[in-house]
Amino acid sequence: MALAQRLDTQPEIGEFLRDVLEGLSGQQKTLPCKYLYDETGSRLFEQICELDDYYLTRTEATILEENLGEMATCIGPEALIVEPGAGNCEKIQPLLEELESPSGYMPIDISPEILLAARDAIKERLPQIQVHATVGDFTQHSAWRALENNGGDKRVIFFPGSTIGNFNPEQARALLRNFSSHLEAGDGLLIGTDLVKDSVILERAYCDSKHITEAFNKNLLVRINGELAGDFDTGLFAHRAFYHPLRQRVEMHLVSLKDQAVHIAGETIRFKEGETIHTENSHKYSLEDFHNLLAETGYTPQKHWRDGQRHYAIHYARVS
Ligand code: AVJ
Repeated sequence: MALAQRLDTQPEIGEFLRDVLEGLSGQQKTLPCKYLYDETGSRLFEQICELDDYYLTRTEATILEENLGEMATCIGPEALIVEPGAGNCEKIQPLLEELESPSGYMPIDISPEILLAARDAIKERLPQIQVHATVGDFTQHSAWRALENNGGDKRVIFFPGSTIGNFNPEQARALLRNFSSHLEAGDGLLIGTDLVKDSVILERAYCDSKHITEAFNKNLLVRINGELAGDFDTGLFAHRAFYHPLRQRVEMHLVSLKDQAVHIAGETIRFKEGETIHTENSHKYSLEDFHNLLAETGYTPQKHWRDGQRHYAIHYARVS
């Protein structure tokens, strides 16, 4: 379909185009990481989660599995579990099984298809749990409206996957404050964070030997070509991921391998050899950093659990 026609029939293309042109017009070119997750990107991310090099997903699953009892004790009986960006709702299920008479589970996600499929799966596996699936963007106020008429139940927000790492410290502060603003004193937050560690381990996780992360990163260019009439030659860009110890984050970039011009929706974008598009940040926290962040945003850290190698942490904090 021609771009003009697509802009008429799919208004979200307009937003994508605006974000892309804006991101590529700055001194340091950037693209918002949320666009990594179209259907292909989400499938590639699932493959990343299975890689030996990408320790995050399996380490978090192990920590959850090994500490379900203690986590359930922290959460207590009759809690409503709210999961922003829940996706396929798989991570929560062992914990839902462990909890004492939970009052319900409220997954929030922008994808209605994924959410409704997940709701049906939970109804099958855990028929006693009331599922309140909510379609919406959890960074927007409207997605949380369903919580307002949820009576006096204790609420606990579940935010796994080191998703908080995608936000820079300022945005992370705003997000955690926003979460606590939807909760009351005594409610809780159960959140997973990747820990600061040896840069070789970190870089291997984001520059894996099977090149899946490379495909995941370059899929952004493929998307722009397909959806915005772009002409990126993905062979003329290289995937690069490195740990920046001062910023405490892994940065993902696409490096232009030569001086070149690319066209997107009729606009020309010029690249110098070696110039990069910054596509994602993945912030790493020490326990102390994260506890400070929690304390600054309305929580009292209560307990945390780590794996034996101390690669990853899950924290339980109470809203103060
Ligand atoms: C889904 C944001 C947690 O930052 O580790 C994985 C995304 N990017 N490999 C992460 C990602 C490259 C992932 N998060």
